Amino acid sequence: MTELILALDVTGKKEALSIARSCAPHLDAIKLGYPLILSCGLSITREMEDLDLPLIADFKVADIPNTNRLVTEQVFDAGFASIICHGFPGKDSVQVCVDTAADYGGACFVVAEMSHPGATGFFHAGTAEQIARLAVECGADGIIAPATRPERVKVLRSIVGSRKILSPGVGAQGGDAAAVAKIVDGIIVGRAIYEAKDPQAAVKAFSDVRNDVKVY
Ligand code: OMP
Repeated sequence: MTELILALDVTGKKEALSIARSCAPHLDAIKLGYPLILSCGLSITREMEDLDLPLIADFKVADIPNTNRLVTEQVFDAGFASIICHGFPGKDSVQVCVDTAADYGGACFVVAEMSHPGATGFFHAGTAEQIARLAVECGADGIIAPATRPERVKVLRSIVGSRKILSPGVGAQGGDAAAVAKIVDGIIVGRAIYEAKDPQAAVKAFSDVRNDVKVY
């Protein structure tokens, strides 16, 4: 079954915890990134422990190996289960994230191609494929690939094989949950859930969609 991951990009602690709590029964993981962590601090992970859901750190780490290692250590020390890093800084930078995550028993996902319109200018013409190959070479647990371009996800799937593909861009960015859930391991949904009038009803609807059988 394709996982459902909430991108919790709100900036208020009370709101974040309330949405996380009400959506938790339908989720497989929660992704936290700069908006929430910069406003509330890393310690918010501790306040989510009782939800018993894996937390994904979306810092899109993209630095030299030493800095990547220091950031990754902070992330796992804070209780995250996975980290997302960028691939363009190169093999040594990605490898250190993968290895540090593994030292903690955690996972590392590499952004292969981004979901927004402007991403095509950089990630197409072979770059995404190159990053996907790099992710495999480094032993990453998986890649991030765009729900807004299912045809691109299929191309990247042919490179990463059974490694996980997590896919953002569903809902607010126009990606179709039903179409993409069939070809990825996890759909990442943010605004379409946390900005919905009734986030609990919205998360339930996405949860029903991801029950589709995976075929790729
Ligand atoms: P919504 O567009 O509100 O559903 O949020 C999507 C989430 O996925 C946000 O947290 C983005 O930062 C993240 N994301 C993308 O939208 N596109 C990408 O290419 C990569 C990510 C990501 O790495 O999670």
